[in-house]
Amino acid sequence: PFLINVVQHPDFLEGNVSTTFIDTTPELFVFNKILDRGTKMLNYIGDITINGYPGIMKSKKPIFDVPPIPDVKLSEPFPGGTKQILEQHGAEGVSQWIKAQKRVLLTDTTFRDAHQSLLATRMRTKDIEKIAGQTAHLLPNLFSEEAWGGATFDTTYRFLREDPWERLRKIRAKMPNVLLQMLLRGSNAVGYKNYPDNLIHAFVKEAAKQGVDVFRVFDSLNWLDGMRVSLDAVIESGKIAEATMCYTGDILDGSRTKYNLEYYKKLAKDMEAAGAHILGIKDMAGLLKPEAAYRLVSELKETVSLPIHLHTHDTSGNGIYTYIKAIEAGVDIIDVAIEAMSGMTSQPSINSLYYALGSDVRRPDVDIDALESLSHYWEKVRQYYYPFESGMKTANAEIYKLEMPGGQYSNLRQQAIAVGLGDRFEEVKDMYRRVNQLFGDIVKVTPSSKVVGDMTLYMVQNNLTEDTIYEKGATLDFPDSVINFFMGELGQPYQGFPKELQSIVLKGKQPLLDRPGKHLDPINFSDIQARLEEKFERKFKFHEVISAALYPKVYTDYLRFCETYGQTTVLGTPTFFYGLRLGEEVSVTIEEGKMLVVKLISIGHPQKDGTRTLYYELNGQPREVSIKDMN
Ligand code: 3PY
Ligand code: ZN
Repeated sequence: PFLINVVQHPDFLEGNVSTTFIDTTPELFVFNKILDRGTKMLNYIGDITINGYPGIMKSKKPIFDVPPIPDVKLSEPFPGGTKQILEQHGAEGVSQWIKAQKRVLLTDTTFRDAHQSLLATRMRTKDIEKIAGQTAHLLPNLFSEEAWGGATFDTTYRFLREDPWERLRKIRAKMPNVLLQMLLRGSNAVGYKNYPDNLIHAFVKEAAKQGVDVFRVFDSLNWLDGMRVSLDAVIESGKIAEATMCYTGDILDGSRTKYNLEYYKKLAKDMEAAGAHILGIKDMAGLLKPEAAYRLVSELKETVSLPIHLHTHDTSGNGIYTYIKAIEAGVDIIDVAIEAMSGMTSQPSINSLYYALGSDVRRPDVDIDALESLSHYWEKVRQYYYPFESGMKTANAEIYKLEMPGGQYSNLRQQAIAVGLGDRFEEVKDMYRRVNQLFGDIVKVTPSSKVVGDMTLYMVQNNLTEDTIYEKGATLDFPDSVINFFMGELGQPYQGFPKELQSIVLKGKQPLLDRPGKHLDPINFSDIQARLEEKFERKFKFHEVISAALYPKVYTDYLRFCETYGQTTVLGTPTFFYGLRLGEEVSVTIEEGKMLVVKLISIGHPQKDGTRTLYYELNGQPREVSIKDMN
């Protein structure tokens, strides 16, 4: 093994130890750093082995199959793709190119929305990175790979203890031929509240610099004013601005007139005027029925000259049918996921779509065998993440009534259980629908959907109804998110707030009537940077400062975690989530050419102070660490 220690050093053994020993043997310091990293890693593995990973019930570590990697020669040049079109012809050129395609184009959401919706955002970079290059080789005709943003930004720090920027750079490096796409919540960026304009601007610029090409920008109330700062920053960066309308209600239902065809057509025109290169339709809850998709896409095609990109979730089980109708109506791009990561609250399966289109002239140019080989990889990888599966076993057309976004649908049951409403889930679902009406029928997508969810749980928990809210409102402490929403801090809903309810919730406070961003002080980036550098005694890059500005607590918690445990990203996923079995040995590459072999030998009994000693071999040398047993 390359690990040697001082007493084994040949000079030391020969007694050649002078005061210059340290200067002439710098390798010992390299060794110390590695040792230090090794100890941190043994502590992490020990902690997970003894106490389990948060959210995973501690149980015996399962034996997993090794995910098969498709046989692709990564050393061969990548086939040219949409990334090269952007480089050669710019964002406008891409927009023209899309419109000139006869076949429907595809965005693969496997690296972002698919796992956000199916596995509660828990997919680790390691599992994405291993297949990214193969995906780019095997699916060179993709319009884009959705790989970043939405809820996956903060959760990468929060749960996976990884840096999302590093994920972006790694995927970028492995996929040089395909456009990388992100989901951006307008002035809420990748968060749950409006941020100052200079932060939005800096975030977009940095994301563009580090690898994002297509920005799908939406506002959780479909309020264009909440999207302009982001759209302008994207356009200024020379990247592709996909201005996106969130689909809500039902354009085919004559009794739901608020969000009708005219509403969407006007919004589309405004988005075109705002400089969009693509018009996105974001059907986040999977409410767009097949006939409605046909009508909506046909009418929007007549209304604007932008290419149209449709996103849906397959919760109802009708996703492919919706896409087929949208394709008939001339949709340009649709969002799909690799089969093993598709369906239910995720996107419809790309593999199914291929067969559904038969010999249609618009069938996408994809290799079905390649899709299958990628799916075999994901099928096995998905098994690592089984504790995060929502438990949903079938399609659920009830979603048409509930109007709940995919991710929220699979999460709300867990939230209800957490607040003691597990056995009242039917009531919770019904209340979500009623709260939407109480709020005046609003667009529900992160973060506005969270406001509706919070109010729903609050009302069921406190046995409140619409009537009692109006009667007893003055004495009620509404959830913070609800107060902020009625203050206008997420922006203005279409046709305004219900006035009486607004004054009940705000109890005399005056709501904002214009853009929240206008009232927020700009971020002082150099201040944040100075504070970080002082506290953590190292230099910080600008993207790290942006993360600290977006998520001060999440980001510093992440830094503290790294101080204690080092970079756990290097661990394989089974070890990261489940620790080690007794006698199990794993090899961990901690950096190019440096490998640690870790074997768990035995676990001692709990001591009086509640700790246990774990006995390992680290590259053949005995090592022990002491871990607090929290059980
Ligand atoms: C997000 O904002 O994370 C979403 O995916 C909303 O649909
Ligand atoms: Zn989605």
